[in-house]
Amino acid sequence: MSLNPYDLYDTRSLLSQEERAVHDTVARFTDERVLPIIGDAFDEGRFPRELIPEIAELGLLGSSLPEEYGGGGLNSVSYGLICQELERGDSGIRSFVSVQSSLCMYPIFAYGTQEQKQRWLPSMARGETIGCFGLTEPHGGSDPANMKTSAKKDGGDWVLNGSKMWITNGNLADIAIVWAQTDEGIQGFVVEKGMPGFAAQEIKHKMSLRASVTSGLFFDNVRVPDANRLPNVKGLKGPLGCLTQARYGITWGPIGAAIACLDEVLGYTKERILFGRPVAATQSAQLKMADMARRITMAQLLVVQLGRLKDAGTMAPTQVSLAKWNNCRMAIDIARQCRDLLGGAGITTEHCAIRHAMNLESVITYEGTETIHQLVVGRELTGINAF
Ligand code: TGC
Ligand code: FAD
Repeated sequence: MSLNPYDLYDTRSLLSQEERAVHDTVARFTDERVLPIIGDAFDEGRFPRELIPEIAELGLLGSSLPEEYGGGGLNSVSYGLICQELERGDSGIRSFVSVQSSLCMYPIFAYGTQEQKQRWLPSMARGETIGCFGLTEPHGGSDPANMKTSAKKDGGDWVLNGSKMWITNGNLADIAIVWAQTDEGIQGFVVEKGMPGFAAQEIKHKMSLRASVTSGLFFDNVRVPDANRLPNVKGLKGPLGCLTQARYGITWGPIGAAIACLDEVLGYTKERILFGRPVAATQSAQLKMADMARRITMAQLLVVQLGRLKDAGTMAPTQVSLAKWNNCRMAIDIARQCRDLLGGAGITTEHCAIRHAMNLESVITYEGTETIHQLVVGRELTGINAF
């Protein structure tokens, strides 16, 4: 019996019928709609926003939220599979969906009022209102407790001052979930495009996530009504709770990128004849590819169990940290090694390995750098905070 090279331990057999259907649907979307355009979009430094209506139509925005708010009511494993298949296309497409679903719709759902949920969530699920999430500031994203952006109460409004950096979807967004320091601790505000004093500026010259919009956000005495404050959380646990949702999705996404790279080199090394035999017939190429399959397999088993824990309501943030660290490291190592196996051909975006490798430089950094996640695990083991 021959095994599936991209799923050597048949993790698909661990999925329910509904989860398999989600997997197949998103895989088809990536094959038919993302892969044909993504190399050019990356070259041009362009997020393919023409895909948004289809992404929404497929129910990929807020897929885990209840149907009454436009969500799909899907479980966490299904959300993970969505992230995996989108990132098999490109990390930028998965990023768009992660930010909209986990970092913008989730906080409105978890921390917002009934009015706020009804006002924003259904149109966000339809892809008509796009969100971004502003936590990171220019002086140091790893330490968000040291936040300088402030919100001061003034009558029935709040006045925001400060700036955010490296914000995915920033210039696309109609609303920004902005975390700001108040007299009562960190609070979240929904800042709307066009509010006087609010500006977004796209960050150019990126070598990574080129098919994604990344921006700085600036707040100069922006007056935000109290009705736009998310009232049901105060403190750093508000934004960190959102990060747990998004980081969970990112544990799945890089598996897709790694599979895309392995798929590419399995084909290429069989065709490439050097020293009278295919590169795939050499021991060193086989060792490399076997090692890739080993690491992908371990990552797949890790995320299925993580998803089951999440659906059971017992997943701990430290478990997400370990998987985010492991799976980003797995994928970036594989993408770089695949680039090497492609030789010179590996340096253009005609092949996907370098695009994924460059993208994964962001993925391993955002949502908590590799070091931050290692220190979270270290703290769990030792009980000592080494940040
Ligand atoms: P600490 O002060 O101890 O805790 C504060 C409160 O938060 C709670 N908490 C969490 N809650 C939910 N999920 C988590 N992961 C949580 N971690 C902590 C904690 O229980 C406490 O609650 P309470 O009730 O006692 O007040 O904070 P800490 O020491 O745990 O945090 C330190 C550290 C370094 C881990 C944290 O600051 C951190 O994670 N830094 C990294 C920041 C980061 O990841 N930024 C990402 C920005 S968003 C982004 O990158 C989007 S990219 C998206 C895309 O394009 O796909
Ligand atoms: P820093 O925090 O300055 O870290 C610099 C280095 O110091 C890193 O190597 C880090 O690991 C290391 N370091 C930090 N603390 C320690 C320590 N205690 N011990 C040892 N080493 C340490 N943010 C958002 O809020 N919203 C978004 O939508 C968003 N999208 C992004 C999109 C892209 C493409 C990128 C690249 C970033 C995005 N970010 C976003 C920001 C991202 O979360 C931050 O870049 C990340 O958290 C790291 O922060 P920093 O860049 O300021 O690096």
